[in-house]
Amino acid sequence: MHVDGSLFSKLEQVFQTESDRPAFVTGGGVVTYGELNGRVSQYANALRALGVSPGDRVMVQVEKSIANVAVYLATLKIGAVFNPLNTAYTAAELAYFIGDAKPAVLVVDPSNKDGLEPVAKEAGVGHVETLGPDGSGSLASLAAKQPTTAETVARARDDLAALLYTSGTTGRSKGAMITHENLLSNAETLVDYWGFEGGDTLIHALPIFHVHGLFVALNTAFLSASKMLWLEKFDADAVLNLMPDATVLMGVPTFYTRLLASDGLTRACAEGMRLFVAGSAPLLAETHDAFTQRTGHRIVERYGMTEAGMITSNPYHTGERQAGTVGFALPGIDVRIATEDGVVLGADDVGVLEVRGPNVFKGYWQMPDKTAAEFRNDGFFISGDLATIASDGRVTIVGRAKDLIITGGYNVYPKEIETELNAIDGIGESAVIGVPHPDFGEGVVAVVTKDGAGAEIDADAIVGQLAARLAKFKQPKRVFVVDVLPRNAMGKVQKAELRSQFETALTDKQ
Ligand code: MLC
Ligand code: AMP
Repeated sequence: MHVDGSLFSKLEQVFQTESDRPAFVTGGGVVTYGELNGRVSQYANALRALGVSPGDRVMVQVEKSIANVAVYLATLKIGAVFNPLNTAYTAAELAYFIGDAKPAVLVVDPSNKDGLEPVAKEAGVGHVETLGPDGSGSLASLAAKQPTTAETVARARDDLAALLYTSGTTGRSKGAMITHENLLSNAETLVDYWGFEGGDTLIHALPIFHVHGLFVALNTAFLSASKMLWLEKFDADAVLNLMPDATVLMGVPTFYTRLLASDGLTRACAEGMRLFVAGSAPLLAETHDAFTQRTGHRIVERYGMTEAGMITSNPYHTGERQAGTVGFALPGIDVRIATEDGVVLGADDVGVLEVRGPNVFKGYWQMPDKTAAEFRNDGFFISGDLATIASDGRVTIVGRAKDLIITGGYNVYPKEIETELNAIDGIGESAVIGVPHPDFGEGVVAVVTKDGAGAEIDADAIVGQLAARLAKFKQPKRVFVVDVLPRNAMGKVQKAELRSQFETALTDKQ
């Protein structure tokens, strides 16, 4: 017998049985689960009217809003594949994604339609629709005319639910193919592991185009029929205002350092909270400890990635939440440490973390060779993170085997930035590194050389030249011009040496 593995079918049961409960509280009022379900059907009917069929990609680059959530759920409901993009990406970056994913529909902010339509046309995209944060836009108008019920398409557990782009060490972004089973199994595990119940109230302040805000936060809240206090973006004062009415907060480490910087974060303010989750980037032990001292709460740090959802977590119910560690493999998920050649290592040995389980994605979109290169024969995915596993199973992330910078929870692959820098007149070569940043944990710094003795480079103007090509968070916060880049005997740029040379570039007074 065919069993419906659709994540949406599971969520819809909750939406129907809990229809009177509040799903979202926004500045504009309350949206109940029943109302949400009706809006999802309207967007599902709208997407179908545009010709979207099961398996088609729906690419979305719009501001965070409940309508944006409804498009996500509607895409799942009709069996299509949700493909969200960071709102910071430029048109130049979008052109690649559009050509690669070939979506049936592209949904953008009304202000971006004119710029993107020619690119979309050339790639054969059927429709470019708009959706504004205030409920405006062509897709919103089309949805408003639709009935509030729609058929839910059954899916196999292994069918694609989402395509999420993650940058690659070679500079090209790869689309991670995420299945219904990946999302459903991970959400069910987290609801259980973190003790979610219907009475929870989650402050949702993360963006909804990445795993953390989209899947970890939304899917756990939906499955447990929790209420979300909805913020369009993180703002420390707004979060502190909501905290007395909330029970759960999920955030990247920058959220916690910014909260700690406010006098408003007090024990009294956090008294009703039962869970603070941090992840997407390393949480400094000093931040963890300072938070405990101020509020009495110990943050639950967890570790995950686009390709595998949540992999490990510090304990919620019993056991120590240890600062500087990411806890234990979640139930049903196997982790191990291996050398780059695949030799499995023992307790406390440093190596690359590998992961296997129902959370692990299906592979990279139309990149079978890259997919094959990142999986072992026995199904383990090679994370690229350097870690240790203690004899009791506790995992500590100690570094990265991949050349990656994580700034305020966003990933930046140096290779992509170096390629853009090298194309600028006057630049000979470049090396992009991550160095400590007081707010974002790590910040992007570029070190460049001149293209020959007579070349002129204006370090200050370089960032301006990147502006049309790269999202703001990828642009170097500082650029340094040097005579030569340090290289080893093999000719490879010594990034560790550069990192130590420029270690204080973003923390000293500029
Ligand atoms: C903004 N800027 C950043 C930045 N965010 N620069 C580097 N890194 C970032 N993350 C730029 C702005 O464009 C601005 O430039 C300047 O820095 C100051 O911006 P701001 O106003 O202070 O930033 P703000 O809008 O408040 O955003 C900061 C933030 C946001 C931390 C709230 O970046 C954020 O929400 N990050 C969360 C990312 C996330 O969800 N990651 C999860 C990925 S999933 P200028 O020059 O204009 O002043 C994943 C898997 C897992 O990793 O395990 O979860
Ligand atoms: P992304 O590809 O955007 O999903 O980012 C995933 C990467 O974020 C992982 O491979 C890790 O390098 C990093 N990451 C996520 N959570 C943590 C954490 N708690 N500690 C350290 N690194 C983390």
